Amino acid sequence: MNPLADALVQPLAGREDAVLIRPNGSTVTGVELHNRSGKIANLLVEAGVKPGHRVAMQATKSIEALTLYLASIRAGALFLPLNTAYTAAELEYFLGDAEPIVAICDPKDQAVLGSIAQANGVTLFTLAADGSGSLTDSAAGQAADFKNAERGPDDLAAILYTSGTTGCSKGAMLSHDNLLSNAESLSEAWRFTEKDMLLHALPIFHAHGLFVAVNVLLRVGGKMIFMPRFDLESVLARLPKATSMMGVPTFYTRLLGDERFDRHLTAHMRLFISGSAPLLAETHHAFEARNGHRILERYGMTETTMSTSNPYDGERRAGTVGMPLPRVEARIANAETGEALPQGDVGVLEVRAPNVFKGYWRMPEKTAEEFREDGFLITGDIARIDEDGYVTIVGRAKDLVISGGYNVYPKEVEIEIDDMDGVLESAVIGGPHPDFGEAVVAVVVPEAGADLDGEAIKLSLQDKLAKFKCPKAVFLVEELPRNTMGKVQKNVLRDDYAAHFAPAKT
Ligand code: MCA
Ligand code: AMP
Repeated sequence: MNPLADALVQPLAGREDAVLIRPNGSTVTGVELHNRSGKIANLLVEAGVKPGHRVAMQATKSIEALTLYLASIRAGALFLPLNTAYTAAELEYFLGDAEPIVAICDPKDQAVLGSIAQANGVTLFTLAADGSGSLTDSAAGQAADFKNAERGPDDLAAILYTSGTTGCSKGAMLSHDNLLSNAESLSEAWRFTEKDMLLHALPIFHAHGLFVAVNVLLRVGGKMIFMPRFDLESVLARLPKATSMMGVPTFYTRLLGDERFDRHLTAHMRLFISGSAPLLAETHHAFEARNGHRILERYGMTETTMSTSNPYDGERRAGTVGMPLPRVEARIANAETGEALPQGDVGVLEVRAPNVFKGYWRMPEKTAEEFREDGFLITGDIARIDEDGYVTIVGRAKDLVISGGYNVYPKEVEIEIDDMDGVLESAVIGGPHPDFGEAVVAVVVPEAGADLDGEAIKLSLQDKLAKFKCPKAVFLVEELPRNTMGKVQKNVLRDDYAAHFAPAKT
């Protein structure tokens, strides 16, 4: 038994049809995908990977990168995908913390990663965007037959790093049952079948692109047009072949920004799904006015995968994230005391479900802080549940910016800025952004007499932090607003600097 491999990979062995379609039209059949995953799984075992070991990947999205995920599951390993934007400094932490046996990187990063890998005793393979590299070369000589490692529902299948309000990254541990139960709920809730062709333009190093999109489509035996990234022209060109699409709100505002995106282009589409960041009600309405489709918004987090969804058949209510999925219990509580609040009140959203993760890698105290005694996870999102059961996310108790679907914890950016010469202190906030929904904005107080420059601050952050975390604007001020307790008033800063970017377009 190996729950994820049995459900997602084994059925591929009997599929002669094209399962994955590249933008250039070339395809990979189920049998091919199955065999390739077997070869890579054999290679991982030969490299010393045993059940429970970690396999880390920082590689450009490709079918081969996806195959590595399947191989890792078959070998009983914990797949550890890493954002391609992470810098060497960030990677050093992840590899040191997760201690993978094997890591895979782009050939262009081999020099940098090579020394980090060596220092951590990691075997390094390369994988380029076109699928070439030492991973593919070494796997070519391996047998395609592979006996899946024995795994149980509670065994871990993946670790995904998420940051936190203290600026310290934590590895969220997800089990076979966490991932499979969610793929089952979602494919049923969203009526995915083998007839579906998903336009897949999300990255596969996060829960959205990997566990929501890929797992659901593999589970139902569907197909995916596998795009390297969200490129407007390619998406418009490929949409006529798709039945469904999953995206972050930026995908939908970018599509709406192009007048070729009309009723004609989407007439055959069955479903557009949005998540990872709030979809403005205006975007939902503008989308419907343009092409008659009501985007289905859902809500989740890395630690839980998906928890709520608007209904497929019932009313998809703009501005809400729908109702708890089957087997998900959701409640609203007082953020400080944990006391459950009456229906309709605003408070912190808490969830308990089979899809809720097993904790943070080697951080039992941090894990305990996130749970109530009765097993509910404190999401850190502020929400309300209306009399019909629809959940509306109204804010965040956690100090977090979500930019184009990527999470940025201000603390992480503030630590880097505060460390710079001539900086007394800084505060990082999210400002509304027309393309990314929110953008990172830094407000910096120079030391007396220091000659600081906002552009230089932006530049010097680039080799420390992934690009999406780097501020899109830096303001220099004499002091930060504080309350009587001495705490920086970020709401005041948001009011002062929110209007910096052009208004959101819908
Ligand atoms: C790229 N840049 C960004 C972002 N993406 N800056 C801020 N926020 C971003 N999200 C930087 C680039 O490095 C570049 O910097 C500049 O902004 C312009 O990039 P552009 O070419 O416009 O960006 P892009 O390559 O087209 O990417 C935008 C994107 C992408 C398509 C929206 O960010 C994306 O695919 N986001 C999806 C994220 C996602 O999958 N999240 C799911 C997390 P420069 O100009 O300096 O070079 S999972 C999750 O949240 C939970 C589980 C859930 O509920 O799903
Ligand atoms: P991540 O850590 O990347 O998994 O991000 C999880 C967070 O994204 C959640 O805690 C929410 O704050 C946010 N999120 C995800 N989906 C939605 C949504 N549909 N609306 C509002 N916020 C969302």
